Amino acid sequence: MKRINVFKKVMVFGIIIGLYAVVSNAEVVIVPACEDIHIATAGGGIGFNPFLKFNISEVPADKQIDSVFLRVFVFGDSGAWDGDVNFWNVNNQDWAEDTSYGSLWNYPISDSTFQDTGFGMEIGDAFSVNLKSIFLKDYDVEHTYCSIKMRDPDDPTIGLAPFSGNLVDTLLLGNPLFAGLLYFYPRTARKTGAPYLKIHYTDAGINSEDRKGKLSLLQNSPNPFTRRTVIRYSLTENQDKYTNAKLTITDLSGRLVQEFTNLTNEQSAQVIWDTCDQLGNPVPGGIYFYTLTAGNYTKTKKTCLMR
Ligand SMILES: [Ca+2]
Repeated sequence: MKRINVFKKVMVFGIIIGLYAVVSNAEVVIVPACEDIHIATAGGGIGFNPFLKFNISEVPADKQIDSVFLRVFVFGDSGAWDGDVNFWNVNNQDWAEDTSYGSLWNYPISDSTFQDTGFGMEIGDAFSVNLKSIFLKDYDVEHTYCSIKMRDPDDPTIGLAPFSGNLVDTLLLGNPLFAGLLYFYPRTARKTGAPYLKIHYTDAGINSEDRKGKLSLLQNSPNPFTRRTVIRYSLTENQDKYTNAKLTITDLSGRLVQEFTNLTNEQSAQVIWDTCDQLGNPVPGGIYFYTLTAGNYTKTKKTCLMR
């Protein structure tokens, strides 16, 4: 009987170690909002559109981003809040809370993610759906910030109201006449109330999806770089489709700088670029693009060479 108990303990221990091995390269980083504001807009009712700005420069570079969730702390609603939100990337690095409402309102937005229900339905923590695509738009060497605009899709507002404003202790989302209002704490909130992004990432490597045989091109490392950089890719399975695989490097004007041909179909394969062009001359610093082409598949990523 005692021997069985020991066996069980060894089994449990082994399972725990095994689980740890599976998840140990998954990491989480919390990024608090560094600016926040809401803008009231006119229309059928009064719509409130929060803008939240996050400094993402401390997020480790070149990771595989698995998910990005926005957390806000909801302390009230008007009684008719129905839990749906549109999220966008605000394509701007410069805005601050003293930016004019007109300027902020007119910044172009992109990469929308729609959450059809369940956001902020209870007092307390409200987590968004995965905002990865919005985050990835700014997760590179050129951007310091990621800004997110939120809006109630039921809000039919059309422009700025004359009394647009930001309240110090409250951020509002929604429309009081049509779909209710959500109230949540701003970045200045004490303790746990301030908005933040919760970012899950995995250390660079070929993920499980890539192992299924999809063509994969990873962010080069290091990036930015000065003398050499490693570009990893995967062409596993479907090898017959990945014919004449090559990796090309082009500059901002589209000029071919370097080319690696006859790529092998090994998992976790890589090429090393020594910053030289095809004639062996070092190229100037700046932004470069590298493209993996195999059969009908192509994938491009951006990198930065520092001189
Ligand atoms: Ca709504």
